[in-house]
Formats: sequence, structure tokens, C-alpha cells
Amino acid sequence: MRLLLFRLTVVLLLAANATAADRPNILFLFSDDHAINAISAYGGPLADVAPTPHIDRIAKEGSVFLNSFCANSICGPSRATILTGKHSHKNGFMRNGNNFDATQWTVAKELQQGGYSTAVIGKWHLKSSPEGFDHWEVFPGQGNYYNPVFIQMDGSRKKFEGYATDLTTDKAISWLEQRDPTKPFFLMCQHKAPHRTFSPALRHLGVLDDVTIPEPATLFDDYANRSSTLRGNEMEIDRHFDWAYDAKVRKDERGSVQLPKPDRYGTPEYNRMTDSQKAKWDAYFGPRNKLFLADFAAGKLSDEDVVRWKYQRYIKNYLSTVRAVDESVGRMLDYLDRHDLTDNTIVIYSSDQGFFLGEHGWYDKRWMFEESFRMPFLARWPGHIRPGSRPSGLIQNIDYAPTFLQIAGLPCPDDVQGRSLVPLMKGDDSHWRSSLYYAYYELGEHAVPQHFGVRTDRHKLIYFPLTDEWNLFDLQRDPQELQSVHASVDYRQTRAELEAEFLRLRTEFEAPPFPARR
Ligand code: SGN
Ligand code: CA
Repeated sequence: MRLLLFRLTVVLLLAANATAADRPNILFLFSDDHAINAISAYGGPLADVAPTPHIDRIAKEGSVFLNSFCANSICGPSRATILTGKHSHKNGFMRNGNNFDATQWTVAKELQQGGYSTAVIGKWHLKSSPEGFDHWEVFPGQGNYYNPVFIQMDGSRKKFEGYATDLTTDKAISWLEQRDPTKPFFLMCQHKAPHRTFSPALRHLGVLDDVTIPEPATLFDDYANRSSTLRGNEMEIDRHFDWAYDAKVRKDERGSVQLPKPDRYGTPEYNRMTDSQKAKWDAYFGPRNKLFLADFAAGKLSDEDVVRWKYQRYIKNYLSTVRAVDESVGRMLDYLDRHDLTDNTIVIYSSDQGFFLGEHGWYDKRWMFEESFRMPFLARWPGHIRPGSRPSGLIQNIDYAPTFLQIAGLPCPDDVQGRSLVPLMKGDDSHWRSSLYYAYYELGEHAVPQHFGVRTDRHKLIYFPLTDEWNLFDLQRDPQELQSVHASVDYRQTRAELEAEFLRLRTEFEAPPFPARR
């Protein structure tokens, strides 16, 4: 009842004081698996070799949130959290493969009812069809890079020739062209890139040929001094990166050369291409693969050399897919400029979780370790966000829905678990939170076990229920998280505080019991 009255008052006030078009537009630019280390505005180790000038423009004219995290480092759950402002156990989407209960409250529905034109284009990955959007056009499941299929609003599937990132951008722009201009808009433009299998736009093949990408210090991590479950992972560049599927060395290119395992999958993205697209791919990868295979067959490469070669192959393809995402951001910002929309639009760039770019020897995400736990979050909002600001408060994807609502001047339901980021955007971090709750529920592909934890600005406590192990990291002394100090007497006090905070958060968020021990 209270919410209803509030909603009515808001609508009346909006009608009296402002034309709907005065309310800010919300442009949510989103990608899949884009680690902050691959965004130059975050100043990571790859900033010089692979800059992202258009994403950086958002940072320059707005802010980079330095401590942005996800609630559950996996695709569908992150997206469900963004739409609902709730942890996975509350919105019911705990693992990829779940079906999003579209009857529940979402921020898209609220914005739509509150007078916004709403649309989502690109990767959706929540199985049930989008609701709360005036327009949508999304990939089935993970979607494809080349000549992808988009599901239409009538349920039919249509294949489009071209590259997923470009097509997603074209479709987002054409929706902006056709939208109802008397209403503010909420547009989610959601890319597949740079997700596995890291397949660049053909025009970007070779853009990083002249550089050697610096290797992360932990490329050859031995997984000692942490949970025993780390060793059971199946996401190592060394042991799991597939030759054809990931490293792009097709079986039909190898002649008599035998590559070591793993070599399980084919090349589905290559198979989708037209003959002329394949010709461009072959012209690039063909000769490079030949050189590698010759060296390999001649016994010139040690095991470590092979890992290093695979790392370069991986990271260059990954960063090349980012190149198209960055170009897309440039096109979207340019559209706002050319249509006089820049001043009244908040632009956010984010990605569903982070990703390991060789750190700990890994690709993929899932772990509560920094590289996958962190989500990029950059925002530009002229007149509200100070250009060049770098808020350091701990934020999480549960906060996005309440943020959108405050920007739109709409009420936020009591059961939303996140908090609006508008105060942080405006430079006020005086009453901000000091810890975050994390929960990961899958136990499947890549063999990362369920784990749960709490992070403060300095420490991280993780519980692995299947093995009943606890890890504690001092992020200031050990930023690479190589040594749990959980058993150290020096950390007795910290451990007790973190355990209490973990429990407090689990109570506050009404978290379910841990899965049973193995
Ligand atoms: C796919 C990928 C995995 C990836 C998951 C989750 N395999 O299953 O490597 O971890 O998606 O990614 S693939 O063979 O399909 O590329 S997520 O971003 O959707 O959560
Ligand atoms: Ca993802």
C-alpha cells in the first residue's frame, strides 16, 4: 500500500514538474566476461598494449568505480541480479541453465511502468523470454560470434550475416532511431564478446601481432597454500585450453603433427562462416599455425613454451574481441553526441563478471578471486558525476537496479537487497557499506566448487563447504591471493571479525544453508 501511494505520488509529481523527456535516459552498455585488466581506464598491465579509448572516454568524462564486484561470478546469475537487485538465492537464478522466473519484479518492468521506453539487445542468457521491455532481440543461449541468430519478439529465429558485436550495436542504434522520443529510454546493449571462444571480428585479426603481451606473474601458479579444490579446476591454459576450439589450430591443418590433450572440441564458430569469411580467417591463422606446428613437431618447444604460446594466442584473440566492443561503445557515444542526447543520458559500461587472463594459469571465472570477482563499472552522467572521479566504495551488481530507479525518480521495493549508487556517483561515500557477500553455486563445467565469502576493503574470507575449508587473504600484503593466512595466529582477530561479518551478511540477506559436505 505504502509503495502504491508513493508510486502514485511520484507519477503525479513527475507529471506536474517535468515532462517525461526531462528524465535522464539510461544507456547500459554491457559485455560478457570483460575483465578490468583489459580496460585501460583501470590502468592494468595491458593498458598500454591494448588500450580501450572509447570505454576510457566514459571514465574521462565520468567515473571509474575502482572496487566493483559481482555477487556470483557467472553469466545468468549476474544478469538476474542486475534485473532484480537481489542475490541469486532470492531471484532464484543461482546457476547457468536455470530458468529466470519472469513473473518476478524486475527493474525493467518498473522503468517501463514508470514511463520509460525499454529495450534489450544482444546476450540475455536467462532462458525465459525478456519481460518489461518494449523491444527485445536477443541471442539464443550464449549466442555466436559469426553470422549469429537473434530471437525475435514473436519467438522466431533469424540469422544475420556479420559479426555479433557489430550487429548488436546496429540493432541498438536502430532501436534508438525508432523509439518513442517523447519518453526517456532504458536501453541494455549487451555483447557476447569477449566470451569464449574469443573470436575477433575478421577486420581485427592481427591487430596485436606486433606486440608480446606481458604474462601475468601467476601464469604458472602451483595452487599451494589455498583450498585443495583449486587443484581440481578445469580451466587451465596448460591442461584444459582446447587446441581447435580455443587455440584455433584446426584438426585439418595439422597434417601428421600430434598435439597433446585437450583436443575434444571442433570449431563451431569457424563452421558458421561463409566461404569468403573463412578465407580471411585462414589467411591469418593458417601461416601462423603452420609455423607453430613446425616448431612443435621439431621438438623446439618446452612444455612451458607451449603454455606461453597458448597464452599469447588466447590473450590476443580475447583483446581483439574487446577492440570491437570498444568500437561499439564509441559508436553509441557518438550517437548520443549527434542527437543531442549526451547531457541527459547516464551511460554505464559494465560486464557480467570478470575473467582470468592467465592469472593463476587460468581462463574463465567463477572463483571469488579478484580477477573474476571484479566487474568493470564506469559511468558518465553530465552534471551529476564529476569527470575523472574514481569512487572507491565497495559496489556490487545488486546495486544497479536501485541506482536506475533513483535516476528515474522511481521508488525501490523494500525487498531489493542492493543500494543506489547515486550518492557515490555524486561524491558522497559517508554512509557506504564496508563489506560484500559472495556466493557461487555451480559445480559443473570447469570444476569450480561451490564457495561463499565476504570481502572488505582489505581482507577476503572464503568458505568451501564441500571440503569444509576456509581461506583468508590479506589483499594488501598478498594482492595475488597466493597464500591463505586463515591458520595464522597473527590473523586470529581479523578472522573472528570476518567470520562475524560473514554470518551477519548471510543473516541480512537470508542466505540458504551451505551445500552438504562431500
Ligand atoms: C560456456 C563456456 C564456458 C563458460 C560458460 C559460462 N563453454 O559453457 O567456458 O564458463 O559458458 O560462461 S563454451 O564451450 O560454450 O564456450 S557464462 O559467461 O555464460 O557464464
Ligand atoms: Ca559471462
